[in-house]
Amino acid sequence: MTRPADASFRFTHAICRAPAASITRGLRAVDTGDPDLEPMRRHHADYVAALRSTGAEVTVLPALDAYPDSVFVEDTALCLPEGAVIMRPGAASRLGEAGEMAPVLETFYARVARISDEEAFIEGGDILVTGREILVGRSARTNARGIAALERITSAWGHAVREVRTPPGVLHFKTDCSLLDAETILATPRLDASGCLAGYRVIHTAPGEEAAANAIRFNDLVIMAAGFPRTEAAVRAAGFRVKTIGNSECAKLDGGMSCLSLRFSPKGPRG
Ligand code: CIR
Repeated sequence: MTRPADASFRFTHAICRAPAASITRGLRAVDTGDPDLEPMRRHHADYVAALRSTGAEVTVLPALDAYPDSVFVEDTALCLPEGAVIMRPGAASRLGEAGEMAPVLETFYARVARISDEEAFIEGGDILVTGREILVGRSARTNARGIAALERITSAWGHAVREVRTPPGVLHFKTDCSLLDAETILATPRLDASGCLAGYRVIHTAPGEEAAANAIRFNDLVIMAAGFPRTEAAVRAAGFRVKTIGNSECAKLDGGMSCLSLRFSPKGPRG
């Protein structure tokens, strides 16, 4: 099936969720202190404003106190033009968040698929949709059964899935890379060294700025975490329009720019 090359970064819609006060109990690989809710709310508002500045319709869902990590909506679903797939997060405390997203996506999509295999785990942060394929990183949160279940659903919608590896000790595949255009990926040298990005144009993060790899291309903007000047300059030098957003609080929970939204352009009866 042929699709427009820019379908991987042109979006009419996004969904975000306000940070909950319980965010102080959010998951983290290394404890560098609890996030501070007030600056997180300010950064979140800046992020939503940046998405809206591109002309997209952005829905901001109410905070869910029962799920400390629920601001990181990306992990709950994969949104493609043909339909949405509800994830099965590998973090036990996050499984219920995906169920909360299903009825929201049903208001935008005629097709919302669920993964029924209870041994399957997969989180949206491990999934990179490019102009030609869906890359899915096997990680501590995403297993082979999760990838197989996703593949069964999305192949029927005309998408090719390729299983790759999230580097050991890295939370998600997209912790280390992001799509800049249909053929260009911003990535850490450690991820690129694995060979999984062969055939793409790759821009590397600067040494010591690996956390800059989690960015998003959203319509005409590349939205990057603030504080990584050399990587930002490299992305600008490649011709992209960059907007930076403060990420100090989400970073304490291993979150970045991609985690904070679901981005999509639904096609079909409700699209
Ligand atoms: C977690 O460990 O699940 C959250 N504290 C961070 C999730 C970040 N999500 C993402 O990169 N897609």
